[in-house]
Amino acid sequence: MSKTLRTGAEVLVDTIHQQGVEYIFGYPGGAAIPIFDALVDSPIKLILTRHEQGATHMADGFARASGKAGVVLVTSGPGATNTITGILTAHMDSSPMVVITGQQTTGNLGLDTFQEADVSGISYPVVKHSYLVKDARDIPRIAREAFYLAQSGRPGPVLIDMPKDVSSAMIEPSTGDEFHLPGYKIPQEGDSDLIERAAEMLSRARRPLFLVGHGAVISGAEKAVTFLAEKLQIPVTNTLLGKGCFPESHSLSLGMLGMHGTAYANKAVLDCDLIMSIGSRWDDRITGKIEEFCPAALKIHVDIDPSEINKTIVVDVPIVGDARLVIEAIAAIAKRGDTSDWIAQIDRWKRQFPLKYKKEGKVKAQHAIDEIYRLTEGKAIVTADVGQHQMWAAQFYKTDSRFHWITSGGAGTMGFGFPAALGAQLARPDKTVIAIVGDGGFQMTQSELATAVVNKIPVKVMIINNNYLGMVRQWQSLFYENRLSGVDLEGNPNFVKLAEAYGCKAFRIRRSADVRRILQAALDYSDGPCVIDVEVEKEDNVYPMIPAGAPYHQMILEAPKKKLAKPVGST
Ligand SMILES: Cc1ncc(C[n+]2csc(CCOP(=O)(O)OP(=O)(O)O)c2C)c(N)n1
Repeated sequence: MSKTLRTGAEVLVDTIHQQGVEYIFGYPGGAAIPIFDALVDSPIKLILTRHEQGATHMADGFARASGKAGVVLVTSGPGATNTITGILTAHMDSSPMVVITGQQTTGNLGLDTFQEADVSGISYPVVKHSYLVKDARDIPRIAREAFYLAQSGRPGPVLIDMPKDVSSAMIEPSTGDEFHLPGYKIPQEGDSDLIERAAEMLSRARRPLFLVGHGAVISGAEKAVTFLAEKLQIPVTNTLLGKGCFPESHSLSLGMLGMHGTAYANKAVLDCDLIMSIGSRWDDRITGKIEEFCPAALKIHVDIDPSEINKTIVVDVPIVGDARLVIEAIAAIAKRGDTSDWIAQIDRWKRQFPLKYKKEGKVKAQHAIDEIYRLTEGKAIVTADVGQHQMWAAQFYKTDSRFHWITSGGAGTMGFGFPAALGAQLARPDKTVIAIVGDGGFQMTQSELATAVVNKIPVKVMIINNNYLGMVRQWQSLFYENRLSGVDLEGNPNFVKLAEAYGCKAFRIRRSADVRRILQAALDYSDGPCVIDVEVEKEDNVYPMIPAGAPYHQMILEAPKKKLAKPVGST
């Protein structure tokens, strides 16, 4: 055998390294040992997680903080199926990820052999693409295609299933020839006639509104959107994942809209005469009852994915293209209309219906989040888990820059926030990274405390601890006559002792008067990760709220006095 030959696994690792990969998040097993073996001699750093789901969320957090694909490596069977939740999470939010799964040997496929699972098949509905590698000579091409597909156009997760005989086969080293993907075309500039129409409509509108989504963040459209909004004096609202495209501290910003959006953003949606979605897919959290969503407003939709056009909301002007390029083109020709009355009206709503909370009594979640926003001057990267704390974080931790807000929007995956923070911190060692999590969600992936401690990843984990699965309790309390079912988290551990058991620094906040001082101490701590257990008011609810599937005019601003109908949409 020639000395120059290398294993398929070594060639895979070399090709990945050539893509600029610094970290692989993984968990080993028999079918993946050849690839773990190849990592021993590679400059790529392996982060051993405590569960495969944690690995996927770390890779996702890395991707969302850097814009580069996060990489996961796991074994076959249960190792691979444990990644499915994380793959779904990345898929729903268009996050670039490459997931490499070990697999049984090719001759054993289909025979129900040990730890065999048809992972490329299982993953198909939730990936951008899935590969099952059958010939080791295809490895460099497939690896390069996988990164290209994951990171280009509308990003997403790509899976590579690697049978053990393929990763062990000896092949000529290569990091890949040119590849051709003739069916894969990425829209760039939008149609110029439609861009002209959009520009004219924007100039004529008296009550126009921009809705920015994750697509605008991904495309790097923040400068173009800010320029256009300021030039035309058009207010901007953002989706949960659109935080960071347009500064939420800007006077033209309305913050988040939709189910738990600000009252003023929601009122503006009800009243606007034109709405332009920039990289937002008119998600159901945004539209509420589709038939009653902005019925009188003209609608423009800018999206890189043609399958999003007219999927739920039928629009007047669909522009398929890259959000940044399309907005730059519109900005070059659009003229300012008269929006002064509209802006004055919005400013009145801002004064009349601000986001608010009380500081007396038990610690309010909003107070703790507002305080950490002030202490960090809004400059930290925040990852939020899923539940009430997520919505309060979205409301009170204003985001001004791209890649500074990370949360599971489309899938709403509990357990995402903490491991995503670890990935984000590795991507951005220069930044303060804060995970805002609930006591429920944290317990789904808390074993990654070991990963954080061993690797000295200095994230701050703020547990908004209400001893409840708070968001579900809120629904039961508002719409199911407070018949609480399966939401009491009796049996919660002492989170301070739990963290300390992992060798992690921990703080606890019990009184409103201590919030600022203890948060400052946690921010000053720099010798590794720390946990802050914030014991908050147990039965507080998130407002404003538009019940799922309801129209905007049914927005609830504060605790209702009468019984509410059960919502038609799901949590
Ligand atoms: C994996 C998963 N299981 C269940 C749910 C449904 N769910 C949405 S929010 C929520 C409660 C979250 O509780 P907690 O983490 O304590 O946060 P809180 O709402 O109290 O802030 C649940 C169970 C989910 N989103 N994800």
